[in-house]
Amino acid sequence: MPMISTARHGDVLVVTVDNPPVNALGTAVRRAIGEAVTSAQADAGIVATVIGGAGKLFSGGADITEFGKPGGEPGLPELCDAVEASAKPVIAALHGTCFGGGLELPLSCHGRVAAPSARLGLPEVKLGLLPGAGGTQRLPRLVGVARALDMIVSGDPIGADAALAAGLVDRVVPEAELLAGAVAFARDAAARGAPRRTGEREAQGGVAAVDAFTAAKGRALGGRDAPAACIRAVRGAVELPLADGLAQERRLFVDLLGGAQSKALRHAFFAERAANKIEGLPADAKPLKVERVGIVGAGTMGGGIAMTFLSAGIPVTMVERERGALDRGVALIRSNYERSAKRGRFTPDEVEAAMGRLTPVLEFDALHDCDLVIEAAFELLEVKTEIFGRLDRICRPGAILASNTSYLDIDAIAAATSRPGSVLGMHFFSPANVMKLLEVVRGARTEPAVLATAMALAKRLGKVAVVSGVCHGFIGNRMLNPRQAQANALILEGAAPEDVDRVMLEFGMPMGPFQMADLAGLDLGWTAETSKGETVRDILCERGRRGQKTGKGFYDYDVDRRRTPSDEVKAVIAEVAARQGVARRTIGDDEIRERLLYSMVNEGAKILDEGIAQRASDIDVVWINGYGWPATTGGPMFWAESVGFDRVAAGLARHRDRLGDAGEPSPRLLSRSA
Ligand code: 3H9
Repeated sequence: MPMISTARHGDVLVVTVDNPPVNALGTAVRRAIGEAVTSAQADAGIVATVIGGAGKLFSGGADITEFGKPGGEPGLPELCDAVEASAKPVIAALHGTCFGGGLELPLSCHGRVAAPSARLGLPEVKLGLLPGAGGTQRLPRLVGVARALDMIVSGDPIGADAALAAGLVDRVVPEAELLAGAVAFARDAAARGAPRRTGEREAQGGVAAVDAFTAAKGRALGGRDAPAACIRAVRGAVELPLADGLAQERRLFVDLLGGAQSKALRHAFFAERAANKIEGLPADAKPLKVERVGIVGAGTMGGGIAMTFLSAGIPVTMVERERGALDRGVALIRSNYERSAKRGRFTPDEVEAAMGRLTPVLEFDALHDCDLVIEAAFELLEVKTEIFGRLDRICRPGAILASNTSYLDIDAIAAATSRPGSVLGMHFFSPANVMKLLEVVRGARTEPAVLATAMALAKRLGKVAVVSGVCHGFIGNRMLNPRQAQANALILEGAAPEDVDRVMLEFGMPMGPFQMADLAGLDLGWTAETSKGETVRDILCERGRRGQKTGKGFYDYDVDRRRTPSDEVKAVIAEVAARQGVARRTIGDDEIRERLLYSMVNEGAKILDEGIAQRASDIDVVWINGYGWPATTGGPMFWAESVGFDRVAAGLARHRDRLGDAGEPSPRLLSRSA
């Protein structure tokens, strides 16, 4: 299959990259572009070249699947240098995604014309890399050091208008006129004489801008190798001649590419894409249309889920039993939107448009015309089966009924309806409008098209979806349970809650188990009537220490929610340990880390043994996107592999007596460790 096509538009050669799905700049593409640019130089009938992309985008950048393999010639850096050196102008025609090498190639061109759909960015940092084909040298020379650092270190793209304002593109033309606009621009450039080369410019802002950026942002970048390397490379753009800056960029890129962090982040990238693929789904399982969504429950979860749909332009009917709860739910949605608008994430018009798509109601009957209804009511099976029975009677045949349950049996819920094939779990993570993960729970009878609909919808919502089978807690919470059990055991045995949390923070988790408990509320699922006063949690709740919302839980909190360890909690822990006859001892960080993380990995392996997750990398996607597991370690299963399954198995055996059921090794883990 030809990976580029060429056509003459009079005296301008048009090269179109045509390498679906993302016009990646693999070896064959690079070679073809290089040959086309060379041939244009030798052709007296050609005055300039335009490079564009076929389909929906210009290019997603270098072909990531080629990383770590012997590179074919020319490499992307050499191609960019050759394009920049061309004696006749080369102009980029940009639309859709222009990422990574898909922006570095345009940066080495002598002009850039963009359509409004263009999104320009250097996301390499998200793969643990830096732009390694001249991006760190040419972008600062084009848009100035400050702007370039923002783009390179965040990895976030900018739109066509912002790119025009920044000087990154020379002209924005209507979508339909992109090719003609670029050809005309190329012809004008040729008429002006020698091409304008980005590499010959000076980067505005100088070292002062690098230092200012480091002072402002440096601390927030801790723990990751790539951002620091990005900053160092950009500094080269102001301190070194182009050739030396490029050489330094190259060295830094190669170092990052060989490092553990980039390997893990690239694993995470492909894991996310693999998660989208459902094993055994017939090819004719096409997604059903979803034009209106119903949500049962206007609490924190229901409201967050509603926002997710409203922001994606999908109308929502939200039902609650009582007027007060409904009004509070609507007010919370509005205040969340307004807070986001203050931070610049939405314009006031967008907030009003989103709120305009929301229909709050008190009658279930109003859900009759919804294509999908998501139940986000109280987490009790009886409550859910009653609701699903009602939904089944009200909703049109074929409408999908989903539960946001985080633990309960989807098959039991489906059995309360006459349409178990249309029932599945859609487990959002709190706050649902922010967290990227969606666990799609496939019931025993969920129809393929219903599953395909949920997966396609996740993409529309900007979520990362992972399919899970039915079990208590599905993939994520099921693995959280042994970790929490170990955390609880460790504090009785002598570790302080703050030490357990610290070990997890040092590992790279956004928070430790006790911080998380305080944030969620210790009284989640606890009632004074049923409390036995036996566990640490029971006693803390009885004493009004119910977490951050009450100003104290495992920690004491000040008005700014800063936490300090509590002597009262330590006394409670010692009291419970004494009552249970648990001997207290000094516990080292290694034991804390191993017991918390190895027990999770073991549970993950059991999840695979039972076929609950389709593949190990799906578990990684769940933990990175739902619980903030550090992506630089690739997720729990990738991390276990890099630690060595034999070490994990040996650790489980070492702590066997203290781990209870969580220590029973999974057959898969044992076979991998052998
Ligand atoms: C770079 O450029 C390095 C240089 O600085 C230096 C080099 C020396 N390569 O995401 P999707 C596949 S680093 C290979 O579902 P979307 C992806 O795996 C690169 N494959 O589509 C999937 O395959 P499958 C910097 C790639 O429309 C399919 O394409 N660039 C690449 O939602 C569809 O992907 C980046 O970091 C690639 N570069 O989003 C961009 N990209 O169907 C990374 C995608 O088999 N890519 N695939 O599962 C993205 O951000 C998104 O994929 C993109 C499309 C926005 C392009």
